[in-house]
Amino acid sequence: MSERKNLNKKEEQLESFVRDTYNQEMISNEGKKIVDDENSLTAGERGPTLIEDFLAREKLAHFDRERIPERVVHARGYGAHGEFELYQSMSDVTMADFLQDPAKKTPLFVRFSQVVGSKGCNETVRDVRGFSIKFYTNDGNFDIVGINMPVFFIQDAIKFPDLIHSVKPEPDNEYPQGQTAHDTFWDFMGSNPETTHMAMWIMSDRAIPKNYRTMEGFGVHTYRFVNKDGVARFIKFHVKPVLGVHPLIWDEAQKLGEDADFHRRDLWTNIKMGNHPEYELAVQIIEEDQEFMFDFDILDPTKLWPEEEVPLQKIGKITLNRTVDNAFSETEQSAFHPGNIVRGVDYSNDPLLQGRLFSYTDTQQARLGPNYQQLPINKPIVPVYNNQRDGASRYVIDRGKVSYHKNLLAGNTPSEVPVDKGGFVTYPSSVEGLKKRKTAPSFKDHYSQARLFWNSMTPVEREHIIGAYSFELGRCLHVAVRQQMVDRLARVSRELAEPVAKNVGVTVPNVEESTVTKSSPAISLMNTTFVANTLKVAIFLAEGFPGSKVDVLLKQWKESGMHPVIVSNKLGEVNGSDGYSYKVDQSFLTGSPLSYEGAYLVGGTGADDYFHYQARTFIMHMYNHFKPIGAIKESSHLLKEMGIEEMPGVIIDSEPQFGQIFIDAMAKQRFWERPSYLYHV
Ligand code: HDD
Repeated sequence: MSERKNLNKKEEQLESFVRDTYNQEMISNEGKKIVDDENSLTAGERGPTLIEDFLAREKLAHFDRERIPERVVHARGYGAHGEFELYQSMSDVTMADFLQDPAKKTPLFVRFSQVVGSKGCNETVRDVRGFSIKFYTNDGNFDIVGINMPVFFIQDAIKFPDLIHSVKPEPDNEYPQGQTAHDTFWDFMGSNPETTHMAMWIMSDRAIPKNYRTMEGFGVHTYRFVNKDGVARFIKFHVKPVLGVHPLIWDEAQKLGEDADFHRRDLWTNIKMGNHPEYELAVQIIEEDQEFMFDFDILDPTKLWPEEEVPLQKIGKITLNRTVDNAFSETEQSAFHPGNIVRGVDYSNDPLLQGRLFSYTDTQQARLGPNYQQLPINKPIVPVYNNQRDGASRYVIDRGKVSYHKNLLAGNTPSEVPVDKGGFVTYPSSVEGLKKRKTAPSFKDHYSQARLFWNSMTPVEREHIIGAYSFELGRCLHVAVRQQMVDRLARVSRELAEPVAKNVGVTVPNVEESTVTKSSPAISLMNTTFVANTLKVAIFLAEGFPGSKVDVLLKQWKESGMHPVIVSNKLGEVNGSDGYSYKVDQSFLTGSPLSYEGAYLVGGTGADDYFHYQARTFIMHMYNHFKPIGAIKESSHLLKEMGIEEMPGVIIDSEPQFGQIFIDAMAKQRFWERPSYLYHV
């Protein structure tokens, strides 16, 4: 049995399914003690294997079925357990049980994912990221199945298969893997103008998050909160990381192909280190009678509700505090569904949401079978009783004769639950009109919010967006595909369309560009939270480093929440003056300049040519990625030789406040003021 203490209700439940094979005898699935797990049963020592070897058959046949179909989208994902704590009761707007009492903690499971790639793809490609949360509430499971962007590509779920067909590897050559930079995707984007706004988001740095800990989540759709008086309001869910929202830059993202597991490694190691990722759950609320007061349709999933117009209300904190025991049993078998709501939450008529309500049940049944809700990770923490029976891989043993409603033999149980005793009640919204296949006229403005997005970007962010479009369209082999997309961009902003057109060899048509002047500063990542907490700083030490000086800084930086990583020529120990000696965390060979947020160059009396060469290479990479660089005075000649000594964010340790100055530089994270030649704009 595990030694875990203070288990919440979900953990207690999961614990009853956990087994540990450590120190146990080896026993087959049918309960036979296994005497030899290395030799098949053969007729004679050098003879053929016998079919009667039930142990070999069991082992091989099970192995043959170890894989299940990967998710058709969001195949690559990574999960963690956590908890939700409410700040104050939300009973005035919703009767959702988990939003009533701030003293109550709600267990939850999160799965982060990438939309496009297969299960083994690289994690730093440009893509939308999934942000799914399953809250195990006392009223049953509640799921937010969101992404790291507030809008979506399309407005009607019937177009989802087309979108995904276009973005997946092309069907004839089956490439590229997990990427949007190819003809069919941009053909779809150019041919379907409702995607224009989402295109801006995926061409921004939002699509290359630095890690899951600093990634925002959005429920995207408009849902409803319903209170106990039956009053409903329109809402949107947001999940804001406490450390701020921080992306990679494109050059890093591409080079990080060297570590396909970059995001999962970060999440796992940080949770294990005790850096529990925290996010604030927030809602935007629109009163029912304000439904038509905006210059966009609030049911249109290609539109955001600008935070300046509809303020965010932070309602509680999500903390991820435990890694999974088994990635297959928990993460792979987890099944999310945007239709998993609880009393006090309800749907809106958003046509994309409506289609999703069908698709997720269907896909889970196809992938995991009809009894997927009985799998430990998906099981609600409340008891489940109904008359559903049988189906593949049923775990529950239902006793008794009666499996129908109504009945006499079981006293008409399980019994329906009246609304005043907690029965789920659907909000009685009104419906009207003729049955039609038609896009609502209020859904037809595709450029205003794309322009709002562009208006909200700082010059640096605009440069990155231009660079991203130039790369992505430049990878399209068909000039017509590039041209069609640039035609779209011209309707958003000529300032955007012109440099992209130039970079990809097409022209900007003479079309009317959007006249929207509004912006939403909340969208810009330059306005996020900047802190040094949890950031990794590489300390380059050689034999004979100045011990007491380094020791003081290490203590100060650790206290600030930063993570110093000792990097040297080789693993083992590195010894300094004054009897100081440190364990080397990474050698130049095992480490990477891409995985640290800042560098501090120390060196030492024993620094050799290898040390100097490697330290320079690492620092040059980090400098080019705008990261803070510090150095002790004695090693600053290296920075001088590199021509960066005087540059912004390059700090020589020559004053007593250096430790704090460097912490502040780390918190700033990137020094965009440096000259850069990464983008052609
Ligand atoms: Fe979806 C998975 C998010 C539109 C059909 N979707 C999936 C996951 C996330 C999203 C986060 C991964 C769940 C997990 O972690 O296991 N999807 C979205 C968002 C959308 C969206 C935010 C628009 C606002 N999706 C969407 C539409 C459809 C689907 C319109 C189809 C009608 N999505 C699926 C799916 C998946 C899925 C095929 C694949 C695996 C799964 O459901 O469990 O059913």
